[in-house]
Amino acid sequence: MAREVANLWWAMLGFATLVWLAVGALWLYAMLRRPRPVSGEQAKRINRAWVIGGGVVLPSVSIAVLLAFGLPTGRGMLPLPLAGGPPLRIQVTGHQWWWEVRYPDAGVVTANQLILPVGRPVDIEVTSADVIHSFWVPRLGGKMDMIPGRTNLIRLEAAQAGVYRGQCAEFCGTQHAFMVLHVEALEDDGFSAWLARRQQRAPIQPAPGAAGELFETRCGQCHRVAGLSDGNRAPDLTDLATRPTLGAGAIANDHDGLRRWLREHQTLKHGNAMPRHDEVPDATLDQIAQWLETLAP
Ligand code: HEC
Ligand SMILES: [Cu+2]
Repeated sequence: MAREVANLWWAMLGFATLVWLAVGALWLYAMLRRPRPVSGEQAKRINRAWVIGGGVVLPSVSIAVLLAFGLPTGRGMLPLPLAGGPPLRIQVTGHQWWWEVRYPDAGVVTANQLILPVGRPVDIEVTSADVIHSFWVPRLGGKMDMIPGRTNLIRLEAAQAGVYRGQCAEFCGTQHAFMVLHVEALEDDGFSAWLARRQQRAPIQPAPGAAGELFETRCGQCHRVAGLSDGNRAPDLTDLATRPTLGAGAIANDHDGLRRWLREHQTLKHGNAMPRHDEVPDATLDQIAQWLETLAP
C-alpha cells in the first residue's frame, strides 16, 4: 500500500513540476518580450484562449489523468474479498498510551508489538478503548484512525522481512510520543512458530513468595498473564520478555531497563496509567522483575 501511495505521490510531484516550469517559462516570456500592439478584438480572443485553455482544459485534463492513476490505487488499498480466502485477522486497540494486539483466530494476545507474516495480506481491525488514536506504520501503509466504539479496517502486506516502526499518529495526550508500536515481519514459518510458541507454552508458575502475592493482589488487577491473572486495563505481560521496549518506546527492555521501569515508570513516562507503587520494597520489585524476565514463550 505504501509503495502505491509513494508512486502516486511521485507521479503527482512530476506532473506538478512540469506545470510549474511551464507557468514559469510563460511568465518569463511575458515579462521579457517586447510589447506588440494588438487590437481590442485580438486581445479578447487571446484572453479567451488562455481562460479556456489554462483555466478549464488544463485542469480538467490534469484531474482526469490523476483520477486515472488514483482510482485504481485507492481501490487497491480497499480490504476487498480475496480469491485465496480471508486474510489473517489481527485486532489492534489503542489505549492511552499503549497498544493491545490480539490474534483472535489463534487466541494469542500481546502488547506494543505487532508480528506479521511476510508476503501475506493481513487485515488489521483497529479501534480505541479511550480517545481517538491513529494506527500508522509509515513503511507499510497509510494511517487509519482508531475511534472508540467503532472498528476500522486497514489491510497491510509486508513485502520484506524486517522491523518497521509504528507510531500513534493522532495526538492522544501528553505521552502520545511514547506510543510506539514495534512491527516485525517474519517469514511464513517464523511467523507460525511465533504463534505456536504462544499457543503451546507450558502453564506459567507464579513468582515465588511476596512477589507472587503482590502480583496477584495488585499488578494482576490490571495486567493479564495467561493462566494467572486476567486484568484487562494494561498491557498483557504473558510475553513481556520478548518486547524490545517498555512503556511503548519509553525505555529499552533489558535487565536494568525493567528494574528502572518498575521503580520509576512515572518519571520515565509521566502521567501513564500505571499508579506509583513506591511503598513496595525494592527487593520485591526486583523479584518481580526477575520473574517477568522469564515470561518469554
Ligand atoms: C491500575 C492498573 C495497573 C496496575 C495496578 C499495575 N500496572 Fe503495570 N501498567 C499499567 C499500564 C496502564 C501500563 C502501560 C503504561 C504505558 O505504557 O503508558 C503498564 C505498564 C507496565 C509494564 C510495561 C509493559 C510494556 O509492555 O511496556 C510493566 C512491566 C508493568 N506495567 C508491570 C507492573 C507490575 C509489576 C505491577 C505491580 C507491582 C503493575 N504493573 C501494576 C497499569 C497497571
Ligand atoms: Cu497518540
